[in-house]
Amino acid sequence: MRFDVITLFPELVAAVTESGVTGRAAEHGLLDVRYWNPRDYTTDRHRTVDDRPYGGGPGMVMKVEPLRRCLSAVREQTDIRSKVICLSPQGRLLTQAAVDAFSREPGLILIAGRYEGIDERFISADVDEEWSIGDYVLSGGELAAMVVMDAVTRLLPGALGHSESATQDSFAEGLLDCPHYTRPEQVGEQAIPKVLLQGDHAAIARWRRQQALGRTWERRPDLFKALALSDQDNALLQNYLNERDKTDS
Ligand code: 9D3
Repeated sequence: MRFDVITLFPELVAAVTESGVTGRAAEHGLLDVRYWNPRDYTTDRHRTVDDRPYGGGPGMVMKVEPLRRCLSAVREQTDIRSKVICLSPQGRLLTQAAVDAFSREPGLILIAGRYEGIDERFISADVDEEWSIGDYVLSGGELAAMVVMDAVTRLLPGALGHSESATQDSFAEGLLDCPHYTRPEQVGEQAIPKVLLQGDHAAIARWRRQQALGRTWERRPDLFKALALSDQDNALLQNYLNERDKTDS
């Protein structure tokens, strides 16, 4: 998978290929990430990439021409017909379904904005899709671009080790994950659920499923509404809620 990242802060985004799953994927050639700085495509003495907004107001706006020349340089360098994705607070909310679709593309050109935003004429003429990573304010699109690359890379065949499979991820199923425990068995007053020690693998699978269902019900009503539960799942959830109401309160 090829990523071409257009950013005024390439050294910030480069951390993505320096460690973890994405670092290993880049090392193994599964990922090819290149960085492009619009400042390198300016023509004036001050290398100006931004200017004041028409109509007045605070902040600066990223200029069309450096971005457009930068994008042309990307296109000249590769024959991969990557979609142009702009990370923006005005974009659609990123979901695992969107990440799945991205992972089936041969490449993506990711544009990270800075300042108040990008001149709308670049977005309307040169950008295919705008995506946001959530309803909170970042200082720029770089961290969002890194989020996209990380989430997409996990889905590339061979990017994860044998123990980590992407298909087992809770979000792949629309469920939150169950709780996890490791040694020691007792931490001060805190024990672990007994079922995990008894070696009954069917019982453990049922307990984990029940925890995932119960936690999704409690914490994420939006995810829960979208689930189509089997009779067995409904029974597990009812049992979870009954036990919880017995012990809590
Ligand atoms: C305080 C500035 N805001 C005025 C109402 C507008 C604004 C401009 C630029 C807010 C954020 C940004 C920079 N953010 C991104 O480029 C960005 C982003 C985000 O802030 N949140 C979630 N997803 C994304 S993707 C790109």
